[in-house]
Amino acid sequence: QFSTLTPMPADALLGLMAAYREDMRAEKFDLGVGVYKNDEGETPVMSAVAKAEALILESQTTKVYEGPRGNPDYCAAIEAFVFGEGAAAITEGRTLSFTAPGGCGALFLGTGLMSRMGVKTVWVSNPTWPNHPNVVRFMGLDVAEYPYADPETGELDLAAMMAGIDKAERGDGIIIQGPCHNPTGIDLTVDDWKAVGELVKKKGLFAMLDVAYHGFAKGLDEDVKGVRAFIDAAGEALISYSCSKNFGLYRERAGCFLAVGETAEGIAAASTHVAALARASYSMPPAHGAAIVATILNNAELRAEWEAELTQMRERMISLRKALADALVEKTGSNRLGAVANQNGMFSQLPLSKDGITAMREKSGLYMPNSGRINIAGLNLKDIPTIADIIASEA
Ligand code: PLP
Ligand code: TYF
Repeated sequence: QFSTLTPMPADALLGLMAAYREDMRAEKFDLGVGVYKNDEGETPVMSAVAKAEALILESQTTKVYEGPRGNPDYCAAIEAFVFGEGAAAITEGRTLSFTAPGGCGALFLGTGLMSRMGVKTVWVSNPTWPNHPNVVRFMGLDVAEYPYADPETGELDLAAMMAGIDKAERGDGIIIQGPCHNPTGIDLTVDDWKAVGELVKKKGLFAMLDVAYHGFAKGLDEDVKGVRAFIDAAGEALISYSCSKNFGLYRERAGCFLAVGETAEGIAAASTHVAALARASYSMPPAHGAAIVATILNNAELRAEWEAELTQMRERMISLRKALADALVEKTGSNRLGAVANQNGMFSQLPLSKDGITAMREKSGLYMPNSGRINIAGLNLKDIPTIADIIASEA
């Protein structure tokens, strides 16, 4: 019977990864899939993570199910990250949190909850991470797009974004990315977040904030200020949180789904629906990644070690951004690509044609997806002059 199925197109990023691996040239550059890499091009286990794993291995007594919410210590730690330690919403019982299988698992719970609240259409930024529309459609909901970046300046176009959101109907859903927008690296300021939160409230939309790069932009405290300003203005929000990048836990699937509302009763009701969505799909979340995060965040020494390592990763990306932006401005003779220096996190999107991107791959072994998104962490200082030459030749 399987031959009745029409094959699906392959995932473009995964295809690009395979093509890079099979490329036998000595000189090749991988700016494709979004994982953090160090100067050696490796994605090592973070030292605090390895130590936490050793502690867990020593002390664990059972592998029995934890329950649909997963690890309560982990959930509490992520709530403190997102809402603030001891925030009024937490003490008043107006928040919920579920350990989820990665940020993607949290997006699944959030769009599922939107569907149960009667949402029919979910607005996403143009451009956005391709898995956003993918999850929304999988849930049987329609996708609509709001404008985001100004391609001329490489900065946020807040007026266009607000005008786009203004077209949404009461009861629609909207996904807004937290720090380090994928693919552009262009983020909202705290004031922008407040303005968008007020608009979302006025329009009666259900918003989900997708926080996948906490600590990669400016710092752990700085990076959640906008999210909190939005929540203050909008009064309610869903949040999908991922520990894949900031703890380097990709394959462990450590995510968290959170919500904050105006009443404890509303949140209690929402919690039963989230539990039902979890039960019908994976029932219980994976435990190991969440246990690692809880162990690190509840141990002063490990927490300090993790924060230091995260700071080092962030500072590495910031210095690579500056070096690449300087080289691109010099080699193209135009300031346009200088915006890369001011963008945040792991990605920037370069204004390149599909043909140019293919040519760079075939002629020079420089790999990036057709969107022109580059993984900043895939760079290193010694390759930047060569990479800037290759990009400038097609820009
Ligand atoms: N949201 C965005 C914008 C992402 O880039 C990612 C990335 O990897 C995720 C969510 C979730 O990732 P994961 O499911 O691996 O935690
Ligand atoms: O955008 C990226 O490259 C990362 C990794 O289905 C990723 O977010 C890519 C595709 C996918 C899940 C994660």
